Amino acid sequence: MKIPPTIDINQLLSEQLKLMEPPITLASSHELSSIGAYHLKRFWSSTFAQRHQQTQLFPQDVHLDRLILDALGVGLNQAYQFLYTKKPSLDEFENWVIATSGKPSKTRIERLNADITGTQYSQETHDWLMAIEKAPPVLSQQDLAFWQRNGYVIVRNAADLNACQKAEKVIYKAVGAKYDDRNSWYRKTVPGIMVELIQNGALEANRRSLRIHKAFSQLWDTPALWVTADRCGFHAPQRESHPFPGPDLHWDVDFDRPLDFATQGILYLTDTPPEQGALTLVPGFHHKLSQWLQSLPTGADPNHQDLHALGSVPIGANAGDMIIWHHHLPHGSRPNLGMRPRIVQYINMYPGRRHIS
Ligand SMILES: O=C(O)CCC(=O)C(=O)O
Repeated sequence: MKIPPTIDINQLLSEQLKLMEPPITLASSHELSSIGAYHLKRFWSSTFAQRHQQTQLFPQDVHLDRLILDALGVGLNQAYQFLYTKKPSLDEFENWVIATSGKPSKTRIERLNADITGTQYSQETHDWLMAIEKAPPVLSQQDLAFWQRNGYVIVRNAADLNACQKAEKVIYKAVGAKYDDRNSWYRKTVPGIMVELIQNGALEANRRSLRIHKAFSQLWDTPALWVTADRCGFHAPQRESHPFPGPDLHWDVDFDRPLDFATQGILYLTDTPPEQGALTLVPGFHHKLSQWLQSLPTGADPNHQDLHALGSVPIGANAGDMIIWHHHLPHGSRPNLGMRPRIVQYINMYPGRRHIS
């Protein structure tokens, strides 16, 4: 009997797509888009090229993809969703970016381009960074020693309480919930504890908090940092109909690449005692990760181990406090066994490059 060859549907579809649409020319990171930014054209073209599997994924682009979107104030998921569903031209993509998060200032574009090309910052940017460098420390010597030991630190009063309350209200509204109506806390249409809300004045005010910037600059040893265009969280108390959806302990680390230093951060917009779904992490694990990975059986997925057994601890803190952690710590939320929703904003910072020139 003649056995028919196995058909790989995905490969077939991708071949069809290639026939139907002209091949995408991959732009270089140093090609300018019409708003004057480097790498945007590359990001736009590489997204399509990768989708049609004309090329491999570009691991070397991960940093710049994130940088360009953070600099322009749009989230990665937002951008992919628009690109995949609308298949826009570069001009349409740029118009969407501006309509979504506003026109970036000239100073911002200049700073972005300087980071991408490794050239000097404008005087204005240089002065601004120097002012942050010279600002009094936010993290004390004890905080820094705690950070070294435990891989996380609580930045007290990181954001202004008024700004936190404004952000809290915006998040309630976004998920269709009312403060005193318990049933309304479960109206959120998108499952999970994340809220895809990024562009908002109150959230932006927190992203621009000088205390937050200074704290990150002490951990990264440079003020030349970009803030992430990240989302928020609304984590209602657990109910039988609404069990904890995660994320439970995990890493957001690509273990196929060499281990490097990076931070992650969460700002509590309301008081968050440990039982109220607080951020949970394994203190000190940044010192152990490398050896622990080597001890795993070949092929074992680090994220699919009993990570709580490594010593997880919930970190409670007050409204306006921020927790920054080393990305080598297993981390996640936990079931909310408290009386109120846990409401947070995710904020992280990282350098476009390491040193100010
Ligand atoms: O919301 C939390 O407590 C955990 C957040 C998290 O897992 C992440 O940022 O990767």
